[in-house]
Amino acid sequence: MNKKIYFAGSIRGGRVDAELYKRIIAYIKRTDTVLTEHVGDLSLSLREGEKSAEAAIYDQDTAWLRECDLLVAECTCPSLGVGYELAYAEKHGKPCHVFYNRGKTHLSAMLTGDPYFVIHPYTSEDEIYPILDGILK
Ligand code: 6IA
Repeated sequence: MNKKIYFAGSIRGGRVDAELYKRIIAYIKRTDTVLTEHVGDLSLSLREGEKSAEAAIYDQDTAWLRECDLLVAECTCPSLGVGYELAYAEKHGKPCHVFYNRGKTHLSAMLTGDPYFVIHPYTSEDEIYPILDGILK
């Protein structure tokens, strides 16, 4: 069944992993729908916009979080927005899968300590894709 996936990754938290997000999004899109393709857009501008534009982003993203079947977050680069999205998705009962590179970061205890989140530490990117296959099937 085609699932709606909310992919969460750092934007203003830092774009060091944007190319990784792009590859993960492309992989998910082979079989399913990604609601948040812009997270992997390498040309995304990070400038702060009008208050109304920021509100529109919040409204759209929270609507997608309520609509999605599950959330996949890449959390190697820490992001306030992604942390907020995880809590919001938990509140709405959406399954949450959190990936992070264990060689590059120590994940927040607010994620590792919450039994609701399914945490997937990896050491190399190629480990991510078979795990995604299991999540999406
Ligand atoms: O705190 P962060 O910016 O790192 O938060 C990243 C997360 O918040 C992502 O998973 C997105 O779903 C969401 N998010 C943050 N900014 C945007 C955005 N435009 N459009 C859609 N979702 C966003 C920001 C453009 C702006 C930088 C000019």
